[in-house]
Amino acid sequence: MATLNLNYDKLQAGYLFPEIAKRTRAFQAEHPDAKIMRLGIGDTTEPLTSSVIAGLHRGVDKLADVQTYTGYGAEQGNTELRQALADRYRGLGVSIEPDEVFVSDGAKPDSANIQSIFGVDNIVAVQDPAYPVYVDSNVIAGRTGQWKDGRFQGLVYMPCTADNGFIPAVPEGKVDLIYLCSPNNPTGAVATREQLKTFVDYARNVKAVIIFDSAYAAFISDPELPRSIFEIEGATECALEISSFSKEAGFTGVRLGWSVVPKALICENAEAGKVHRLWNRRQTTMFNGASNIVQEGGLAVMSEAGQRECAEMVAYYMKNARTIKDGLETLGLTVYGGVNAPYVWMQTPNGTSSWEFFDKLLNEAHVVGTPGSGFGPSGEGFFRLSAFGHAEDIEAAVSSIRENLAL
Ligand code: PL4
Repeated sequence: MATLNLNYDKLQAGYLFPEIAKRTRAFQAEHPDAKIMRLGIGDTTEPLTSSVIAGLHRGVDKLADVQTYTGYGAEQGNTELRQALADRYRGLGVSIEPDEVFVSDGAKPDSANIQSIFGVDNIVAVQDPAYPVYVDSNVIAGRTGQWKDGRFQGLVYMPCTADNGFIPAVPEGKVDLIYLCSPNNPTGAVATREQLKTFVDYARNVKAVIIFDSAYAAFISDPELPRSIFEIEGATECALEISSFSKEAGFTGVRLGWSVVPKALICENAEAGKVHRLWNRRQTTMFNGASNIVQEGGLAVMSEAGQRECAEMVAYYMKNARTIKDGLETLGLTVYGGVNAPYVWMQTPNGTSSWEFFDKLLNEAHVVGTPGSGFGPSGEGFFRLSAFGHAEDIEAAVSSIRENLAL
């Protein structure tokens, strides 16, 4: 008799982003003439740059010729691309070998899958609020109890509040897996070297593993801020990193990311090399490699021209972030993030709940955002606006908020 994994029953009703889409569709059906402006999902809107398009074309052309045709590639990714990514880390002063880099189809699958190589009894700590995949993948794996009073039993929530600048302190007790995301989704906060060092010191001390999501690293302009956890001394012994081409290069639909699992990484019952071997085993067993066409695109992103063009695209989105931040501040709203990250994190006015504000903003200004409470209990009373959009749409949305939102 087959049975289901009933951990799925513990999950909250809908995954956050489909829920937003559902409510937006319902509003549009009731108000067919309303022009809805979407600053909700962090999804790129600008076309791929010319070098990257040329790279993708190269990938297609290779498939048209028997001399250059390739079928299955290495599950861990194209050798040249792994080398290019290792070189990027070298540029940050970090020594990562190409075979410590695993190319994937994105940071979402990697951040959901990575937990599978760790014991089911591991205690998990997450930033609160956090990208929902970290929590939900561990709920599904059975590392939490039931949902009670707005949180999962057994999960350690590290509150990110205005008081701590949205970067939490290390957990008080002993935890085993720690998810950190910097630049942060949803708060837009970026951890300093000193802040990351407190986590590295903690993790080395208790043999915990930090799962560091750097999907938004390209949005950091402050040279003092770390773009990788591996910039912190000792991090290769206690951290792995997950990252993505999605936001840096506009690959949200193209799909390409990577993880770095250092051979030096250890945990309680694994000597150096074993975590790396297990992730390699997991990927070679359950993943058949990223698309060869897309990896050619990734190589183009990593080229000098690709990096220059993608930096311009990142700057374009960051100009949008400034437009949102300035517009909301002009209204007297309390706003965070949006400086080294593409998300603006605002306090909801007059004590409205995050979902009440979602409805209010949609009804009054026809703007869609993301309720902070969807990212965790400490997100209640906050709201996220995404800077990924055409500049003219972002400007129209901010104008509509300024003209139509009743405060
Ligand atoms: C909507 C911290 C966005 N359907 O594109 P990927 O898989 O390389 O990266 C996904 C990802 C990974 N890590 C962090 C992220 O914020 C994201 C993307 N998040 C958002 O609006 O929060 C898109 C979400 C998508 C989803 O469910 O991921």
